[in-house]
Amino acid sequence: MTKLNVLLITSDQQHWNTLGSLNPEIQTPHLDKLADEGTLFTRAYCPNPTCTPTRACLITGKYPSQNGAYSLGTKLPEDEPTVGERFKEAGYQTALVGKAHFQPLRGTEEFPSLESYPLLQDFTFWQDFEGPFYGFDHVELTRNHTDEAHVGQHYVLWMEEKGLTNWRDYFRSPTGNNDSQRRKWLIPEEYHYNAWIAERTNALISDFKEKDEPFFMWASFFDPHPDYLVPEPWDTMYDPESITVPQVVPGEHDKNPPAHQMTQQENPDFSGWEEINGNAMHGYHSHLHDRDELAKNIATYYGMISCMDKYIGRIVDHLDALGLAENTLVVFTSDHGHYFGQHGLIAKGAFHYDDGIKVPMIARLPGQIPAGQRSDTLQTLVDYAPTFLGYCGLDIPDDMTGHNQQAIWNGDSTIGRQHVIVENRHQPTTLYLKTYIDDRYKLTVYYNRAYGELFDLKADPNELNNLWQDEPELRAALMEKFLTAEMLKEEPLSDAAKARPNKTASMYIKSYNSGPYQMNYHPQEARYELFNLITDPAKTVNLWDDADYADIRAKMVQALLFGRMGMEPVWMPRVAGA
Ligand SMILES: [Ca+2]
Repeated sequence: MTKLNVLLITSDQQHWNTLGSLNPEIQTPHLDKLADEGTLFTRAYCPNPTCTPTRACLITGKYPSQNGAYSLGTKLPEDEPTVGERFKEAGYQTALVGKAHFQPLRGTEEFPSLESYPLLQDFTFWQDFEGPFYGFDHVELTRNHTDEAHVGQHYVLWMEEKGLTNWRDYFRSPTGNNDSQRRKWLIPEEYHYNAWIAERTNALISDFKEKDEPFFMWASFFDPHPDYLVPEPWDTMYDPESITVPQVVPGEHDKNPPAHQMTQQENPDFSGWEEINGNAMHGYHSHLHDRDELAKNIATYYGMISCMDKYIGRIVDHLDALGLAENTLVVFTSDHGHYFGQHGLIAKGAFHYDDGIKVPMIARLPGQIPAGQRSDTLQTLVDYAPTFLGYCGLDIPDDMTGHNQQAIWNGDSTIGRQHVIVENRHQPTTLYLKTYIDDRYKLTVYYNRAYGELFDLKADPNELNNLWQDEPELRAALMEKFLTAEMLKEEPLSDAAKARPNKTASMYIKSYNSGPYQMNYHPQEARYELFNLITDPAKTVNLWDDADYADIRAKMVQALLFGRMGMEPVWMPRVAGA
């Protein structure tokens, strides 16, 4: 029997509603075709709305609180098991072309990074290095979004090989010498990293096919992550005048946490969230913007997506031309979303609206995944690693937290996930938000803060009416579901994880004492207890379902949830430079 291949294609920071299949204002003919041949998932969430954590989840099948890559400026521990290693054990070729971002731009002696300065631009090193890297035997990398000075690694080698000896003319200083490009990127399209990713991915797939070797291949695009910059003709493809420009709804932040409100101020003071070793807080600044400038940025953003779509088409067409369509699972998604005016917000940050945490998602496998279907089942990128292994008939390691979604993707079952969790430990202690989403509701808690968000996604799909204060009983009920979901996602620890500082300490508290009260959770029976240890030291009367103790119960649940969040491992400090 021919082994199944897996081709993962990702974009970076692409809003879920920027596929032509869903939004007539944008053209993505190749992704639309992929959606026609497969299933388009309309409720897919990232596990964390920033690069490193969500990418680490993709290859580990675990949440950031479990795999150690808890924020930007951290690295995925190198001893953390990855899905690529499982594929290699099964005789697969494993390769990644494009953006990895498993490690930060600045390494330290204790936490070295392969993706850091000055190594990024040590071209002698990159000529000889092709892996292994986190389970990928073959990697070809760069670290720049559009014209960023982080350009280097294999992409620069490729540009030089192609004869673009003046590549520095298209990138910012100090690596390059051009700091003036805006919206129109002067680099000829044939040297754009989209072309590089498609060409190198296709070459590797051809090679695997020729050698008759099964593969797990990740084509990892950088766009449409800002800066907004795209070569012609894509820079003028969309008319800013005729584009919908989302805007803040007056009053929508009145009941929201203070940070939401502060984004709409001229000069907000976010210093209260700063922390030693905390590093930058993405999105904690004024989001006020000029509407017409934003319209031009959206036009460029859409142009970046349409340009990328062309090269995604080149990869899928190549795969199909090689006769590999029937035995290759193709999955397209993005690492997180993007704000372009929704809720008055720009780009990304510690905000958990669907605009920021939902992602586009398409899966195609002829004969298994239904063609031309749409699915509103809950999806999360944490499930990709176990699902890929499941499709390929390989064992799923016990320590992967994600679920195998094969039956759901195949349309054989409609009973899938009852909830997803989105984590965002942006700062070690001052800014940690975590979200629970089920079929109808979204609950976001902020570590050790009294405020939060509760949205009814059915009645209020645009998330304009925060019910956190208005619906305390609903909030308490969802908080309990959240706590239970948290406790049920614990993984058995690998030996490597056990050895890591702080890893076991957090796993996990299932009991909490406050004042005279003690609450306990018994995972085997999914049962809670609440006792008054002063009046009932022998713990004979379980007060959990006693209506008189509903307030105590709600407080204890939130305290235990926070207690667990605070005890999650912070195995390394954040280092500067993302
Ligand atoms: Ca990203």
